[in-house]
Amino acid sequence: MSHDSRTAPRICPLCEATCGLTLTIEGTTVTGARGDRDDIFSRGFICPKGASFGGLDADPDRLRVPLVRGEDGELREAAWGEAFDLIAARIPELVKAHGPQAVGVVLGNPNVHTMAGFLYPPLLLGALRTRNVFTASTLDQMPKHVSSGLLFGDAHAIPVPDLDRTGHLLLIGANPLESNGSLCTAPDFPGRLKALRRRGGTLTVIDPRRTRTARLADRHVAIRPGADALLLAAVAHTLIDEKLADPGPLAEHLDGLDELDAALADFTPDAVAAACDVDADTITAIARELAAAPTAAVYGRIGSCTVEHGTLASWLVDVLNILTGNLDRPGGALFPLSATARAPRAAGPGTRNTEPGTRNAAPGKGFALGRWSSRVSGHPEAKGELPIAALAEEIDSPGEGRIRALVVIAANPVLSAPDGDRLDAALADGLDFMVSVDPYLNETSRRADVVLPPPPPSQSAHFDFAFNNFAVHNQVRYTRAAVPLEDGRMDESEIHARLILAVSGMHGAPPSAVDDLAVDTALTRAGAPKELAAELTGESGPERRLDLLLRLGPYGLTLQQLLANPHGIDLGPLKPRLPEVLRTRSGRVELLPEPIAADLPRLRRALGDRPAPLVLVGRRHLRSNNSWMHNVGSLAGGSNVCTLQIHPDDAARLGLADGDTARIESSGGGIEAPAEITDTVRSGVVSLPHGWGHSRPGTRMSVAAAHPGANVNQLLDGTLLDPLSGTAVLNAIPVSVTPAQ
Ligand SMILES: Nc1nc2c(c(=O)[nH]1)N[C@H]1C(S)=C(S)[C@@H](COP(=O)(O)OP(=O)(O)OC[C@H]3O[C@@H](n4cnc5c(=O)[nH]c(N)nc54)[C@H](O)[C@@H]3O)O[C@H]1N2
Ligand SMILES: Nc1nc2c(c(=O)[nH]1)N[C@H]1C(S)=C(S)[C@@H](COP(=O)(O)OP(=O)(O)OC[C@H]3O[C@@H](n4cnc5c(=O)[nH]c(N)nc54)[C@H](O)[C@@H]3O)O[C@H]1N2
Ligand code: SF4
Ligand SMILES: [Mo]
Repeated sequence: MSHDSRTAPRICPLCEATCGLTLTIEGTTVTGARGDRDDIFSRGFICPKGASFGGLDADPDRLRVPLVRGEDGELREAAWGEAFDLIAARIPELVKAHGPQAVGVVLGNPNVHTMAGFLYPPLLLGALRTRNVFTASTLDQMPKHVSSGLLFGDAHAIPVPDLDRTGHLLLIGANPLESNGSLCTAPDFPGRLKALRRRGGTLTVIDPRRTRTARLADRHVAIRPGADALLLAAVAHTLIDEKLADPGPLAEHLDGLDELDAALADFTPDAVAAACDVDADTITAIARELAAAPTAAVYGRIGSCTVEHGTLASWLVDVLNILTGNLDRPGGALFPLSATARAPRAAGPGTRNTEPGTRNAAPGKGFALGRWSSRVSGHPEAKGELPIAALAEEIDSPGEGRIRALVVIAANPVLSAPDGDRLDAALADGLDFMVSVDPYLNETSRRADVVLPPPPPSQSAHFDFAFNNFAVHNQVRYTRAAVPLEDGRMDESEIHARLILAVSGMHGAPPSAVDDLAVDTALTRAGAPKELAAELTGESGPERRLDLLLRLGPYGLTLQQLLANPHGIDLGPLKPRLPEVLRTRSGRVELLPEPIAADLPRLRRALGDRPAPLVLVGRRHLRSNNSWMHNVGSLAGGSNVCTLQIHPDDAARLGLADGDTARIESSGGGIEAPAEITDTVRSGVVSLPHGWGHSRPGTRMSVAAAHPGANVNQLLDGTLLDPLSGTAVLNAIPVSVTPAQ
């Protein structure tokens, strides 16, 4: 460490675990990162990605200034003013000529990892008034939003396992030892699982692969991919059938318990065993263990969501939590209460009392699905979004309402969504104008007419608006930018604000106008006095808005309190919150909502399906993150490679030796990848990671391009969706595998 080095705290934005880091900074360069031992939540934990913060931050391939497509069709560097002038000249004109639906918006995963990505997209969508909204959620957790919307009336009311106190965890289709957890924010997830075992608790993992997480488990069930909803239905059936179901104090908030019994009658362990390839006794044992545990939590993630019955599986996860009395009790699955959440509603005239212990919550608005549909295939909206798998057809199918301009923020759907070749062609040939807000020129942003690059994370402030809602412990932390904004850079919040002004005919107004409007709207919505606006502190628009959300939040905190506690403020363990969280029309938990009941016959039909001989599932590697971290040398290579994992029996049958190039084909196309023979995948299953395929020309990701890998999503044609949520089926895809010619 040289004499002019200093340290600064920074919450890691690279995954959902939100670890506190201590950055070492020399001049304006991050030269090191270690876990912040004083962080009240992560207590020093760090993983290889966090440790590579400096390399990722200083990646020379990151764009520094905007790119604009010139007359010659090539992208060239441009001034910020020119970039926004162009947006202001093109998007309003297209809206005027073709209506608001002509502009599509794509919001990708890192929006949940930046302040800007939380604070501004709602305003952008409000300004554009388009229904052509697509996000990474329909490649991910939309089934969970839909099931929570239907059960609890609020798509964002997602219970998380009480990891630190539970006696038994049933974990389905998640591999937190590689992913570090998702919809369950828990720094040092691996340590927390080991602690569960140490205190005498038990862990069951359901996963077709023997993952690092599965190796920690007391019981690993290598299910046939795509069959979890059947297995979970049989577990629920067993609980009811053996009189083990006991919701306890929850019972008074439940509607539909009797109907559930009838709805699940056909799903006996014997009936589902063949489809799941799990014997009936194991299913019965899972049910009995769940009921017998002093406390238990059922938790499902990617492998239970991005499948044909994703919404049903997500619903059944909470049905099991409810039937065993574990929903909303310590040690079970609880609703976190973040510092910027909406404060619990006060009981007003005409509403019923919402104090804990009273019978019902005030009736809410409920959750509606399918309020409109996509133009081409008629996919129903969910949570105001259309399936991202349908983005290409909304651009390349002619007709009124076609998407002609696209605003893409922090997304790389050419790799992360189905059929990248078709989408790539649609972006190239079907659009009149495209904007990308992205630090890289990658497979998607290379098609943009304007690329607006945010600064690297060291130059950005950080607050986890999203993940605090899924944290296993209530806490709050805020870190300011560790390094001042470099000359010529623009803060991502300002990029978003200027973008909003440019598309809404207010080009040239100060970006603070957007924040002022947001503050005013928030005060009106909260019924708070307008004078509060003058009391807000903070050195930027986003800080003032954070201050406001904290003040209006359930703990009545302020920005100044966060600044005074750079390692965070502990807000205590998760607490029961029912019925106050409920927003259903009945004010009760609606255990068997109508759309779910209507989808059960499809699950029943799956009992008779002949399983495909070979299906593909995904996997994540600890040193990766979706499609954009393959450009950091220290994270690349080793076991972080794009191989087709295949069981020795399947490899022998198909004539593949380890390292041979395998050809994989499915409905959307064919790709090639080296075979990696391993018995960690069950037979009948092959596995490829996603986010690879960095071989397209015109990108600027030199490290990634040197080891491109293959794009697994090219196997998909975009037609296979979980119908209730519009989520793409990314797991349990029938494939054929042959040795490549
Ligand atoms: N086959 C298969 N496909 C999958 C999955 C799978 O399991 N299997 N997983 C799916 C899941 S869960 C997800 S969430 C999606 C993710 O898919 P996407 O939402 O497309 O996200 P990424 O691939 O992470 O790409 C993120 C983009 O954001 C940019 N970026 C990085 N940091 C910032 C920043 O600070 N600001 C801005 N503006 N941009 C930034 C990156 O350069 C990159 O272009 O992929 C999905 N695709
Ligand atoms: N290192 C790393 N961390 C990440 C990411 C990353 O790309 N890399 N991405 C981040 C994102 S955006 C997300 S959403 C989270 C996801 O977090 P996780 O859900 O924990 O993600 P995965 O590691 O993909 O784990 C999914 C598991 O489901 C299994 N699976 C596949 N199909 C089925 C099935 O049909 N049934 C069952 N029971 N299991 C199945 C797979 O074998 C895999 O082990 O991770 C986040 N963290
Ligand atoms: S676990 Fe996630 S948040 Fe923690 S250091 Fe690693 S990437 Fe960052
Ligand atoms: Mo995700």
